Amino acid sequence: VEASIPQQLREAWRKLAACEFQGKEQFQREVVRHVETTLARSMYNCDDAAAYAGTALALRDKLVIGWNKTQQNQTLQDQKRVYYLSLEFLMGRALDNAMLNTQVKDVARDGIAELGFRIEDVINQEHDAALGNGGLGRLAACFLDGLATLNYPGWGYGLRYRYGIFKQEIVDGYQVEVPDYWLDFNPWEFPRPDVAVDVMFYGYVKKDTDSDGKTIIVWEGGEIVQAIAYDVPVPGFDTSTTNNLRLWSSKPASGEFDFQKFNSGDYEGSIRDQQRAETISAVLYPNDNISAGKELRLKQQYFWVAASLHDIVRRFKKTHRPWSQFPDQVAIQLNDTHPTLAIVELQRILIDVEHIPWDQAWEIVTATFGYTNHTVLPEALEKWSVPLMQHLLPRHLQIIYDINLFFLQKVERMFPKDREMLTRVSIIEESQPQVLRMAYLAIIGSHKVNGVAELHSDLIKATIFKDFVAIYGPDKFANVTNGITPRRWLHQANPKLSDLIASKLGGYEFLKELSQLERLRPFIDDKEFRREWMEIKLSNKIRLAKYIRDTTGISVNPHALFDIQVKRIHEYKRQQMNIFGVIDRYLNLKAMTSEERKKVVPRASIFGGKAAPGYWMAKTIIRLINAVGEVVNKDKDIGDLLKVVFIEDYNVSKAELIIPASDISEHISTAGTEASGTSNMKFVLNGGLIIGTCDGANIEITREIGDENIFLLGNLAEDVEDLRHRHRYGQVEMDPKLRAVCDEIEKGTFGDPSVYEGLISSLTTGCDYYLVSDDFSSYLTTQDLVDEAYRDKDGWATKCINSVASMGFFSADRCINEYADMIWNVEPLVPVK
Ligand code: GL9
Repeated sequence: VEASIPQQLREAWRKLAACEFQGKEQFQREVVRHVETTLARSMYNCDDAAAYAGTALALRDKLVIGWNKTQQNQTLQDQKRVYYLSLEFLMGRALDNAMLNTQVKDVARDGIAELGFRIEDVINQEHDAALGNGGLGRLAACFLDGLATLNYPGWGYGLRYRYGIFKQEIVDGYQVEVPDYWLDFNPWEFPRPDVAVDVMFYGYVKKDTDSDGKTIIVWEGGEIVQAIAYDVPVPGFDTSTTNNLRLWSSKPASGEFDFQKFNSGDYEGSIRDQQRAETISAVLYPNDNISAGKELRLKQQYFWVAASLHDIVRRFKKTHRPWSQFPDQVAIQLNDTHPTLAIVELQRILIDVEHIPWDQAWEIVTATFGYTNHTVLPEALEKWSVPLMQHLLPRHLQIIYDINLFFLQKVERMFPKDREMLTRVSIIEESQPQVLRMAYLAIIGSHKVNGVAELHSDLIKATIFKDFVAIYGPDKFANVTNGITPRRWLHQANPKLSDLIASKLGGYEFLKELSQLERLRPFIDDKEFRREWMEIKLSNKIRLAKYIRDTTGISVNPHALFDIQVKRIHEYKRQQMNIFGVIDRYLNLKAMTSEERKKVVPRASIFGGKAAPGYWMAKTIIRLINAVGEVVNKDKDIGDLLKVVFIEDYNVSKAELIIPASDISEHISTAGTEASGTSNMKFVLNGGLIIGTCDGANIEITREIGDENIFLLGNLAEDVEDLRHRHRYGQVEMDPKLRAVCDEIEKGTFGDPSVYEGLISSLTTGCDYYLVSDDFSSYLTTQDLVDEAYRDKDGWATKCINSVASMGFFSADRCINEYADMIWNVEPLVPVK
């Protein structure tokens, strides 16, 4: 029921409308009011945590006002909206971002200082919102920032996991997973108990007749779980537009919670039912680039998709437009195949509930959806077992069969002689048991499919989706190279560099129009500017060195070359190649005379990243990194010349600390495996150089910044198949330096060698699937070039500044505009005052 204030009383409401705080004093008043009333504390017991809470609540009030106005305006304007469906939104912290985007950070810094706190300490109290694994989830978060900043009416839809990605602890060199209790205090979400959707699972399908005697299909008798909306405001930068991220939380549907049991004394039984419902949104699956294939994961996917579509359809129906206009009002982007069931769910709503004929319905569906592919790794491509789908979503399986049937009929007409084509492109794979290829369903149900970097978009057309290019033509397949938000990844993470750039460019416009960084070029020979630039880098390195010392006890010299690889630990990302290179460096240092050592560029090798809890090889790599650190860092002989650090629990807020401190960062995936990578962009934007393979967005970064400013290494994607073939037939000799590294590990230099047996044998009997031995010597020579270049301090600074000047292309804003034009067909709104 819509409850709104009668017309004649609205004037009174308008007069009383809440206002945003203006200036320092009003800000302080709000903070103190929240500390004293909302938190019921006082100046006698206000610690950093309470100061954070008070500041966050003051900022939240400010956001809510813009948020309400934006939502009213979007409803009023009644234009096409975009919905970004993602199982992951890796938002990180909200306070600093809210202050910067609404441009009140200076006011807040001064105001909070006068109340006795340092803004940095206050900011550091916040727990990351870690509802994602890595790049895919962080991309979704950067997109929300871009959408709001560009004033697009765009919502995110996701799941409100009670536990986000686990917290990583390192115990005796091994990763240990600890639950992440992030919801203990979260002022950034608004529960919407009035926005509730019943979602059904299981049950059966039967034919029935409606009042006109027509046959209809009903799905009924299943278990019902309720989805409750939690809304998170997403403020744009330098605009009043504040968009919405809607996260669903599960609970038992009213009536499902068995009060009968409760009353009859079976308290535990009733709690079990409740917990079963709540389990759906309890935990984020901690896999990166691996499909879990568990029933609960499929339940999560349908729960989220069904609730979101119900919400979107309800909003559309309020406009009383004919269904044929649905795609003119709604664009839905599928972030990977995780939300593919949305295609089936919309078709089900249209045919079973709205009784629209199949063909008409299908036209609406395909005009609505776009699908983004984020990986070609076979183990990441989702395939759901048909018996599982039959059990959990029987009506959806029937609809998938029909979608497949009509699709295969079309293919058969197009390629009458090619019987194998039908087996190849069928949504159903004839395995034991049969499985559903979700990527194929996503392609068939969307009007546009895109990859996330040029090489990746070319690869999907040439390999995993080749047949679909033949069927639909090449225009259905596009590329939208990923981007990052310069607000968080430059202005927030590296305020000093942002300020220096602003001082030269005459303001902060570049944060909204990143290509303006080009205008830094005339300053490249300005001595004072270069000095300030490098001083900022040094201060960021000192900041990180201090953090490392405080958390690990290891002291790294801030003047050493900081060599950083932070990302999920995965064999394809090849942290093993990096640590093998570190061992090689250590062996070389040990063999040097003290005279020779004097010429060495000191280096700090810094690692960070989580391994999926069940990914044994990735965990072994973490163990090896820590073991090498144990040996090297204690070696008095080596001193500052080499340090090896593993930073525990890498997450968004640590990335903000680590990335600005980098001299060189590593993006060394086996060519053709990393779809894009996005941290590569973040590092370069912060004035760090990169060493990397010809993979993902590294290629386009090279094109933008010039190959004199990047250290490329290794084999090309086109050679990978052949190299793998040669390994399988035992035709590859291991690189002698890699052999020496393996010997050292096997000798026990880094502890019990049996720990690393699997890692070593993956290179030998395991056929070296990720081609470490093929790229190792190129990697080492390129690292020598890095040392060489770093010796020339001036040359290095030139490379860094020139690179930053060329990074405009990698703004998430450019990326969002491409999606808006090419895929969504949505326009920005004029923001409200
Ligand atoms: C990923 C790719 O592996 C990255 O190369 C890419 O930059 C991002 C964003 O497009 O997507 N695909 C993928 O499954 N993950 C990625 O990071 N992993 C997760 O974060 C789950």
